[in-house]
Formats: sequence, C-alpha cells, structure tokens
Amino acid sequence: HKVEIRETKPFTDQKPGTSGLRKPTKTFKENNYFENFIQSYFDDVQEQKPLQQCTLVVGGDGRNFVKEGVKIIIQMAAANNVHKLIVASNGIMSTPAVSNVIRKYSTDGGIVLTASHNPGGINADYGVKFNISNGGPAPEAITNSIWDKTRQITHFKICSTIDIDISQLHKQQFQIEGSSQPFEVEIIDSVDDYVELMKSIFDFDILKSLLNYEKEHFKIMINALSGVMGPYVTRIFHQELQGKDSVIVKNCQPLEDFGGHHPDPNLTYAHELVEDMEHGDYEFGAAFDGDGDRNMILGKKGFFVTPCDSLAVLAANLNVIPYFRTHGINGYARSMPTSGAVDRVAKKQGKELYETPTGWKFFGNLMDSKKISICGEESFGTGSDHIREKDGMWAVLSWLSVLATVNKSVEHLLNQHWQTYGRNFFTRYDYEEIDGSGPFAMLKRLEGFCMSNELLNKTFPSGTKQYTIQLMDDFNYTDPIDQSYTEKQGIRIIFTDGSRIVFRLSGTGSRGATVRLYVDSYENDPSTYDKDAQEMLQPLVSLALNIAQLKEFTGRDKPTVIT
Ligand code: VG1
Ligand code: CO
Repeated sequence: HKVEIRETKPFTDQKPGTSGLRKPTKTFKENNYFENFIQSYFDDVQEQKPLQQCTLVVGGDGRNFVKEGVKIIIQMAAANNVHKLIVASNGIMSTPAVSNVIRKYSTDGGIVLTASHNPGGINADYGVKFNISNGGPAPEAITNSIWDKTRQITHFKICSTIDIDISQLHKQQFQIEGSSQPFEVEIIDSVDDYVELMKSIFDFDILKSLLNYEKEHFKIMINALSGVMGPYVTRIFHQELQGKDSVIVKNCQPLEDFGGHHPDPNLTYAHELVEDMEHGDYEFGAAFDGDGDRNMILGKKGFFVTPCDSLAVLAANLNVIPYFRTHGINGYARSMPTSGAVDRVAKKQGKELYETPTGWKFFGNLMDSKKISICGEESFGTGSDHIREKDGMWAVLSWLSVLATVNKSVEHLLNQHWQTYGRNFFTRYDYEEIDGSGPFAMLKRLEGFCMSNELLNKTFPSGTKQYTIQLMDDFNYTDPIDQSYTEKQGIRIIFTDGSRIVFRLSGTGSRGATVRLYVDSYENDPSTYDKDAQEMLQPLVSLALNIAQLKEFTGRDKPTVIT
C-alpha cells in the first residue's frame, strides 16, 4: 500500500477539555479536522517511542462517525508505521472495556472515539480521547503537547487503499510502502475480555442467586440509553447471570444518535428509568451513559442514590467484593466538587482521602502508586483500580454484591449509612450552553473575590440560616506522585459550618459555556436524614446565586438540569 502525504491547515481550537476533544460531529468531518488531530497524536507518541514498536487499541461508543473514524485511524496508523492496532469489532467498545484491553495486552495506549454523555448524530457531538499505557486518559502534559502540534501541523499521512472489514473477528497484515515490517490489525470481540475481568472481581455465583431466588425474584431494571452498554448488559445479566426473568433491560441496542436523547444517566435525561421504577416493581435500577463509564443507581420506587453517597456506601462495604479481599483496600479519592460523604468513611477506617480536580485523569497516578483503591465523581462516575477509567457496570455489580450480602433494600442501606456517618446533602445545578461572555465574566468576578479576600469572614443570612465564609479560593492541585500542578479548577466557597459552594465551567461541552454550581452541606441530626435535598439546600443555593449574581451574568433564572 502506498503512503500518501496530504497537505492540511492547522486549527487553533483542538485543545482537549476535561475528557478529550469534543466538537459538533460536522466539525470533525470537515477540512481534515479529525485527521489533523489523529496525526498530531501519532507525532506525539512517536516522540516517546518509535511507532514501529507500538501497539494501540481503538474503540468507540457507536455514535455517528465512529465506524468511519476507525477506518481513517487504521489507514493513518498504517501510513505512520504503527506496528499493530487492536480494534473493537464495528469500532464499538465501552470506555472501561478499552481501558481493560490496553492494560491486559500491555499495549502502548489507545484512542476512544466518544463524546460520552453528549448527544450523538450528525447534528450533535463527536469526540476523540487518547489513553496512555496504564489504560487511563492522557494527563495534561500530554494533551497540551498534542494541542501544540495541532497548531503547527502542515501534513498528514494516510494509506487510503487499506480496506478492512471491522465487523469480522480476525487478524490481517498489510505491506506498507517503505516499511520493513508488516502493519497488523486485529479485530477483537468488544465484550469478551471485559466479562472475564468482571468475573475475576465479583462472585458471580452470589449475584446469580440474588437474581434467581426460586420463589421470589429480586427484580431489577437496567436502561442502557441506546449507548454502548447494551451488549454488555445482555451478555452479563441474561447470559452469565442467567437473569432473563429478573432483569428487565431497555434501550440495549446501540444507536448512532442514541435515539435522539442525551445518553446521560441522571434524573433528567434518564427519566424513563425513574418512571419505570416509580411503580415499585423493581428493587434496583441503573442506567449508563453513551460510552459506559457513568452510572446512576436507583432503589425501589425510584429512591435516588447520589453518586457522592454511592461512593461512600461502596467504600464502607468493599470487603464484600472478592477483588478487594485479595488486593486489600488502599485509600479513596474524590473530585473536588464531589461531596465529602466518602471522607467520613475514610476517616472512620483510618484511610487516606485524596481530593483531585474534576476529570478521571487525575486519579491515574494515585491508583498506579497504590494510594487509592476506589474513587468517584459527583457526575455519576465511580470506579476502582481494576482499570483506569470510571466503570458503570463495575459500579452496578458492586452495588448488587453489597445488596446480596447485607440483604437490605437500597433505601434501608442508605438510611443505615447516614445513621452511622451523618448525611452530606448534595445538589448540582447545570446551566447549559449559554451564549456570550457572561459566564466568563461571572467567574472572573468570583476569582477577584478569591484574590482580594474581601468576602472572608463575612456573614450572609439566607432563609432562617446564617452562613459565614471561612475560605474562598480557586482550587489548585499538586499531584502527590509527579508533582504536576493544575490550577483554576473551580471557585470554592467554604463556610464555617463546613458547607460548600463550588462554581466551575464545564470542559466537555461543544457549544456555548456551561456553568455548574455544586452545593454540599453536612447534617448529623437524624431527624433531617429523610428530608428532600432540594428543600434542605435551598438557602445555600439562593445564597450561591446571589453571591455570583448568576442571573445578571447569564440571563438564566432556571438551571437546565438539577441533580
Ligand atoms: C464532566 C463531569 C466530570 C467528568 C467529565 C467526563 O466534566 O463534570 O466529572 O469527569 O464530564 O465524563 P465537565 O468539565 O463538563 O464538568 V464522561 O462520562 O462525559 O467522559
Ligand atoms: Co462517559
């Protein structure tokens, strides 16, 4: 096959955000936008290790332009002298499954074609994410170096004559002009390796008996939101766990546009699951996002488990999972905006707790150096050191393992947890896709308050309560392993009673700016535990909106999504 060197013009906006580069699908399809980004990645990898010695993994979440993207990557990898690509059949593989394959076969990293929870289709979003050899998202030093290259690129290389059927499991070799070694492509099953991993972590017999009690089934409802998880759900729950009668599944056929919905497992975008649960027929419900790394957990009648509580409850019960009995339990970590619920478990167990900026890439070093065993984010992400991505299915199987052992309902388990540790009430308000510069000006003003300390020790009345500001800063983080420094990760306002307000701008959107407001407040009065979080947090929310003058800056008087 002949190597073609094609001319191209650089773009200035290919800076990866919280989790890869996300843009409208149409943007990726035009003017070599996709090719430029991929070439810049190959050039960057080459600086560390000759591509002739590299094996890379390629997968995606099944959205529009994933199959085409995989084919272009195969042609470009050939032209760039990559030794071997391991490709998911049809290009579809969940983000956690890609992380597993990268680690299992000791490869040099991988490319995940996903915009995760962003809607898909020709009029929605597309994304590209690079993972490193530990299976985790590339850290900022690498994504910045790739971004530098995207601003200088003049050419990309491609073997456009290479054509391979990515629907068939097989290995194929190609002779490339000017290369001494053949280029190899292996198409692998997307689900097999992942199922094997889950079986090595959990006790499938216990799960099987939970779902197959002779008289009364423990019924559960799983909604894959038409994302990548469908095949994993049916394989694990219906085949491996033989739960055809007890596990009702929905939207388990991956669709290129996710049926026109946001494949985001929260109370707004996964409302179908909430409604299905309300009748009380199911003990447990779960949903996943487009690429399968997020999860939402619901109990009977739609009882909502916040991701912050989910992390804390799992931390408190990890010993029921065989993997942790063998590997031991190190510390825990959570992203800064995530509530402090897990901190209390860590404290009680005498374990270390790390607070990182938003984004899974910050957990990688902590896991590699065995500082932490599990970690999570308020954005419906939970995971452990079995891989280096958050993992929706892992979270669900962890929850079912706990429920099978403690023999209590989800709600009962949460109540018991709060009795022991107190309750962190938590909510997040998202103001999505705001046009104009308002959100930036709002953040700038808050940064000003952080610098001047002028709000420090000030007391604000809200409703029947008074809040005094004890600390206000723009969160920064020094990685304890490699000392890399990350700043401007969100405005924190911490009050004397321990309550927190956080403001930050999203780094995963593709249009306008999205403002996120996070509110976390701790209560240890048992009479409050069954109260509604929105009601409890109302005074803090209105105080937050006042301090930031959110309505004035953004023109919004209501959030797009509340979780
Ligand atoms: C959001 C979440 C963050 C998560 C990221 C990627 O980022 O807040 O916690 O790690 O999405 O998740 P941001 O910058 O929009 O707040 V996924 O499942 O979309 O890859
Ligand atoms: Co995701």
